[in-house]
Amino acid sequence: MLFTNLVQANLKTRFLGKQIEYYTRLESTNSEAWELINVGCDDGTVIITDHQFLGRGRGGRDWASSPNKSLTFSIILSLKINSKFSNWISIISSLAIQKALNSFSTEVELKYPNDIMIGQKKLGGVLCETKVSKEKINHAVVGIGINVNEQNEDFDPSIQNTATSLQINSKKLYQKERVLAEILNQFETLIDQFPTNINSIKSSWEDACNHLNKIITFHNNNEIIKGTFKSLSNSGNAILEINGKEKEYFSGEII
Ligand code: BT5
Repeated sequence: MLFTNLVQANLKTRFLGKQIEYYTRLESTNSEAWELINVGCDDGTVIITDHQFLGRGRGGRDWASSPNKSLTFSIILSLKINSKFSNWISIISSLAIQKALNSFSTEVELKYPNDIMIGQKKLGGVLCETKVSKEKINHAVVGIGINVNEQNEDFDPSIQNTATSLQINSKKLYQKERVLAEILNQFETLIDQFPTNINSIKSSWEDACNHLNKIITFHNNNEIIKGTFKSLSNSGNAILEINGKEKEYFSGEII
């Protein structure tokens, strides 16, 4: 159960979350978002469900969520920005989550490109999908999954050793409505000034990242690469240093 009026009472936004589509059960909030876009909806509409039963991760992977305990939602954006900025949307989303959780006294770290971490365990993830036409992003759907009030036994055995929740971390129950509202507040501040604020997003993300200047293993297409994660590029891609040379990777993830 989620009280959309409690979310909206905590919003300081101009357009994000003014329209909330709330479902008790849904396959995937991202899939539903694309259907809503097809029939027409407001910029900043949020789709949320208590029970997402076919959640999607990146690259065809699954996102598991415990009914009523986690936050699973998608934000619809019609940005009309150049598609060269696509990667930044995922970076901005992770940063908004990090800043929001910070305001609940919860320190999380970011792992490139889309993981929200507490220590070595995954608290949440972002699945950002875009539709591009004439080099402009027409629509973006930002899907966010965060483990909030789960106990370890609520997780599927396959992720019990790798997942964590806000409740496991702090031994407190969280009001999902307030967490959601604060993420939307932070998100709007960042996206409203984009792309003029790229440098500040880049440095805040790098400050929150748990592997800056560390040796990491990177999976890019079919290649496994070992290198030092140096920074984000101007396109929001990973720059790795390998054998003393810096190289930008246009896709890939840390494993
Ligand atoms: C992600 O993918 O981390 C993006 C997850 C985005 C989920 C949201 S929920 C709302 C919206 N609607 C959707 O259908 N999706 C979005 P990826 O980096 O590919 O990570 C997926 C991997 O994380 C899986 O293969 C598991 O190993 C692990 N995993 C799955 N569920 C998890 C959970 N609840 N907590 C921690 N790890 C999990």
